[in-house]
Amino acid sequence: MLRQTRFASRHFSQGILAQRRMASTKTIREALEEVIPKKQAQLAALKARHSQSVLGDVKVEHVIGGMRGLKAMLWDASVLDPLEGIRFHGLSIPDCQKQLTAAPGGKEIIAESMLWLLLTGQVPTEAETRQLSRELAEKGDLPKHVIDLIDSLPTTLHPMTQLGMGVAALNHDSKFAAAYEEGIKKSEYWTHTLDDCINLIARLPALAARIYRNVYKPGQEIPAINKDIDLVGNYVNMLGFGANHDLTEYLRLYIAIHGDHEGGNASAHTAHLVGSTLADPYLSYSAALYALAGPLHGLANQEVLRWQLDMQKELGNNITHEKIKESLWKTLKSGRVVPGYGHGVLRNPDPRFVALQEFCLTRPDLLADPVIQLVKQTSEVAPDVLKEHGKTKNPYPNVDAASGCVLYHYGLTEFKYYTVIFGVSRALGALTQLVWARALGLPLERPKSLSLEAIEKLVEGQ
Ligand code: CMX
Repeated sequence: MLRQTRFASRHFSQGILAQRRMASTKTIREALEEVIPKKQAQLAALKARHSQSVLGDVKVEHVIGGMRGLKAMLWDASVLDPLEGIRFHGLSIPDCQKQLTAAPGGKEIIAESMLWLLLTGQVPTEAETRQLSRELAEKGDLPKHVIDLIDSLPTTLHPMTQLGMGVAALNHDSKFAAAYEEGIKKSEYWTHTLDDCINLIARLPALAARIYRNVYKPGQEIPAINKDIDLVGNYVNMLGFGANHDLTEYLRLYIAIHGDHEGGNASAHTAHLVGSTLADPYLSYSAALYALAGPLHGLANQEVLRWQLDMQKELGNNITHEKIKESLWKTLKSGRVVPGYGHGVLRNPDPRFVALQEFCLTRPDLLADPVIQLVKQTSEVAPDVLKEHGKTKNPYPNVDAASGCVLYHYGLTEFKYYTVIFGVSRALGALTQLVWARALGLPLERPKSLSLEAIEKLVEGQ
C-alpha cells in the first residue's frame, strides 16, 4: 500500500515545497528534479537580498576553539539542537520511526527511506522506498579492481583504512570525473554527482562486508546481493549473519540514525570541504572516512566497548553504582576522556543513544546481557561524575555509549570494525550534501586564517 507522502522539512516547507505530492511513484532523481529549481531560486533570492546581512560575531574563542557554534556552513538535511538533538528535515528520530518505511516484517527505518528524506526533504511512499532499494541492489556489486585491491591488503590493516582506500578506488568509474573531463556545464554537475553518490551508497555494503570477511572470517564465500531486500538486509547477509538475523533490524536503526548530524561534524565537513574542490564523491567521501576514523569522532564506538569490557573485567560480578563511580574516576584521573560521553554541540543525552537504549528495552535477550546492563548502569552514574569533574560541557552519553554493546551481543564482536558500520551510514548525509552543494553551485571553501600576532593586533584595545 502506498504511504501518504508528506513534506517533512521545516526549511523546505517554508512556502517552497508546501504542496502535497500526488501519491505517484517517482525515482529519486525525478523527486530531486522537482525540488532543486525551487531551492536554487530560494538561494538566489537570499543572495540578492541578504549577502551582506550579519549572522553573528566571530570571536577569538571561535578561532582558537575549533569553530564551535560558528554559523559558517549551509547544510539543509539536518539540524542539531543542543538540547533536543538531531532533526532530519524537521523530523525527530521518533517522528522518523513513525513516518519512514520499514522493511517488510520489520519495524525499524530502512536506509533507503532515510536517504530519500535527506536528499529530497520528503517522506517517500513505500513504493518509492522499495524502488530505491531495488536500484541500490542492482548497482551494489563491486568492480573487479576494487575486489582485487581489498583482497590484496594485509588483514592487519585497520578496517577503516581499508574502507577509505576501497572508496577512493571506486572513483575509477566516477561519472562526475568523466563528465567533468569532457567539459560539462556547471548546471549539470549535480546530476553526475547524484549518479556517483547513488553508486557509492549502493556499493558500500559489499565493500564493507568484504573487508569484514577478509579480516575476520577469511575463506568463507560472500553471498550475492539479493535484489528483493533492502540495503542493510543485504549488508548483514554479506557480513555472514543472514538477512533475517536480529542484527539486521538493529543495523537498520543504527544506519538510519547515524546518517547525518548537521554539517559541521568532522566527517561530513571533510566531505563538504573536499567536495568543494570538485573532487568526485568517491574521493570526497574517502577523505571523510579518515576523519571518522579519529578517536574523538567515529572511532569512539570501538573505544567505548573496549573500555566497558575492561571495566567489566576489573569489577567482576555484583557491579554496583559505587564501583562504576570509582572506575570512572580512575579513567579521568589517568588523564583519559570517558569514551561515549560529551559532545561538541549536544548538551543533553543524545536522542540517538536514547533510541538505541529503547531498542534494547523491548528485547529481553538484550536486557539480560551483562554488557548492556553495564552500559545502562554507567549512563546512570557517569553524568554526575563528569559534572563533578567539571570539564566537559556535556556530561551525558552520546550515541557511541550504546551502539557497540548491541553489536557485541549479536555476535559482531570485532570492535575495530565498528566505525566501518558508522562509515556505511554517514555516507547518506555527507553524500546528500555533495549533491546539494553542486546543485546550488556552492563555491570552493576557503576560510581566512590568522597568525597569533595578527589576532593580537586585531583585538588590541577592544
Ligand atoms: N571525559 C573527560 N573529559 C571530557 C569529556 C569526557 N567524555 N568530554 C569532554 N571532556 C573535556 C575535554 O577533553 C576538554 O578538556 P580540556 O579543556 O582539558 O581540553 C573539556 O572537557 C571541554 O570539552 P568540551 O567543550 O565539553 O568538548 P569538546 O567539544 O571539546 O569535545 C568530544 C567533544 C566529543 C570530542 C569530547 O566530549 C570527548 O572527547 N568525548 C569522548 C569521546 C567521544 O565519545 N566521542 C564521540 C563523539 C560523538 C560523535 O562523533 O558524534
